[in-house]
Amino acid sequence: MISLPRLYAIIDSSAHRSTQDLLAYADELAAAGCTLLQYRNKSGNSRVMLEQARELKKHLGDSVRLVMNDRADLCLAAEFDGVHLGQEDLSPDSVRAIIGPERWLGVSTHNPEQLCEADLTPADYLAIGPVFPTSSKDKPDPVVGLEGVRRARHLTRKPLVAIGGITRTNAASVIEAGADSVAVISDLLREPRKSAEEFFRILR
Ligand code: TZP
Ligand code: MG
Repeated sequence: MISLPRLYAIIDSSAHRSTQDLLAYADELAAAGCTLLQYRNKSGNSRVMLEQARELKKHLGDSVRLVMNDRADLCLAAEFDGVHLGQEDLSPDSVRAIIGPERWLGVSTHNPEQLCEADLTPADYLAIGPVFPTSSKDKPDPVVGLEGVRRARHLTRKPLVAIGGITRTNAASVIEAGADSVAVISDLLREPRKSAEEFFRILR
């Protein structure tokens, strides 16, 4: 069983003007103690994705576990440490066969049915959300609330990540509802190092 840090920071490429900005952002998060980062890029440009991912890997080295959103091929090409899948990506079984037994595999779910299905797959951890309204995702599924986190907690023994609208203000309630970790995009953007440090302090 893997062990998740309390904060799972997501670096969304659309929030950064350049690869240099993105790398500086990743540095700040690492300096704050983040050990798990996801690279997310919904632009559809695979070439840019691989370039940025390789830069991230080169820049951060082995100090941080890097997870690729959606793409097993780019995970391998950039020598990342895991893949995070949505409901419309390749199946967890297919991706496990591609990435091997050691890399981390996560699966996003949005309701109890999806969570139970994902629980039967080789996923190392499951995500549930959006917990709260979010503006970081196009066409988000309906919010599941803290009740959705509690339900999810009772339906799986896999490590559970909560995602969607999680901030320093509500993060403690999400952990209290049963999540092992919170995945965050927007509440880290403004002052990444300070915000991440505050998350760790709040969730200690
Ligand atoms: N999946 C469900 S909500 C979400 C994703 C990728 C976006 C989370 O971003 P934020 O800004 O922390 O709400
Ligand atoms: Mg996806």
